[in-house]
Amino acid sequence: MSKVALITGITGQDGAYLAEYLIKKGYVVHGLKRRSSMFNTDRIDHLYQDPHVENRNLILHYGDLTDSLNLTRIIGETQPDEIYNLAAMSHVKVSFDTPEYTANADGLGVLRILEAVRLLNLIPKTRIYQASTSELYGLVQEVPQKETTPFYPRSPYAVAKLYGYWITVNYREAYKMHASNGILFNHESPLRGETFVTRKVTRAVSRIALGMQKKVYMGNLSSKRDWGHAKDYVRAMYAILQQDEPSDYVIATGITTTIRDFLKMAFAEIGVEIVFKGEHVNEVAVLNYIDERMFIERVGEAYLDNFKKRIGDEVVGVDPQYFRPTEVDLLIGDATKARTCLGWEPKYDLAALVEDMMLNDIKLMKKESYLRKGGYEILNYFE
Ligand code: NAP
Ligand code: F7E
Repeated sequence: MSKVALITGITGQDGAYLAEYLIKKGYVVHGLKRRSSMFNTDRIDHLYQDPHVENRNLILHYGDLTDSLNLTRIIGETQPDEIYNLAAMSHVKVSFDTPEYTANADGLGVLRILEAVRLLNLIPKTRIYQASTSELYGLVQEVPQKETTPFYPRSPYAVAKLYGYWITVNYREAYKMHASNGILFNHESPLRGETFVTRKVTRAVSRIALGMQKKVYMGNLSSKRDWGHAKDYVRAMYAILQQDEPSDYVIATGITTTIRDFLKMAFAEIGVEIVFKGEHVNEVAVLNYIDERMFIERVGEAYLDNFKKRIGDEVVGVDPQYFRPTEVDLLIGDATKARTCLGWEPKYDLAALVEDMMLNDIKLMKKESYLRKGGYEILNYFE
């Protein structure tokens, strides 16, 4: 008998990687998908199976974390061995614009799942993973942050996730549920949403290299994040639910980097050096040097002459609209517990992550530019 998993947020970055990982392990995966006016299944299309296929290992259900009745029905019908609650309004800046909705989905949504499992008498069968976050540490009280570091959330998103964290702990203690929190630090990938900072940067650098965009406007360049690869982090989610005892784990790389340095690394991937000048809202980055051999290898010879004309141009600026009312300045995690108890180790370091994202976005942006211009010279660069 295959194990059964239910993933909420299956159309998101982590949901897609986790679904693939569990299917490879022989699971039948049920995914909760909210209705949208388009398919919105791009990240899992390679896993999708037509409803007429027998013995499917991926089955999607329409649902929403704000709808208790529908969550209870789906959990009752699917009788999952494991629930991974990954669905959330996950953008910190947007949570300041939609605080009530964020509280409902990211906070109360967790309660709805726990309560459904309890009311359906599934406590002995169903293990629950809650997608908690390093944003809980917010205005950090300790460096680096570990499981015992006090929380100090700094956004409606983080406050909603704080409720999700504690209600998971409370149901574990009150009802002996196998319910665990993964306190995951930022994790990125080629599947990362386009408005998170790393993907915004890798897309913009690719478009600048291809002549599709002149400049990118950023928010706070000085904040520091502990970035890992989402592929490594979904392995940790699975490992957490395989433990005999439920518990909470920090998942992080232990290395922190500024947004400014991430930009430098992304440009370096195409053989380009940028130099930052000025301060705060007047800070800019200028194209300083091109390693032509590397640019040709990564981007293509056809784009070099035009790009060379841009030496000395500003390619990064600051726009205060991207600042947050309250910022999280520094995150760096200590994942000793996960390394020791789960045997978890990340395979990707930041350089490998940036390379993966840049190679993917250069390819993707070339395709986009070809579709828009229909140019033959660009066609030559399709692999
Ligand atoms: P993501 O790419 O933004 O995916 C979020 C998923 O949740 C999407 O499938 C989205 O559906 C779905 N969703 C949003 N609101 C929903 C609702 N009301 N009902 C049902 N589904 C809903 O996020 P991610 O990066 O994969 O992160 C996964 C989880 O981990 C999230 O809970 C996030 O808060 C948390 N987390 C992420 C990180 C990170 O660095 N990535 C770190 C710590 C914790 P649509 O596709 O329809 O939008
Ligand atoms: O911002 C700064 C911004 O939006 C990172 C979510 O997955 O990880 C994510 O939350 C930093 C912040 O991620 C821009 O101010 C500068 O300091 O990529 P982000 P996040 O807010 O850390 C946590 C762990 C989660 O749980 C969340 O779900 O980058 N920054 N300039 C910018 N950020 C964005 N988005 N855009 C900018 O232009």
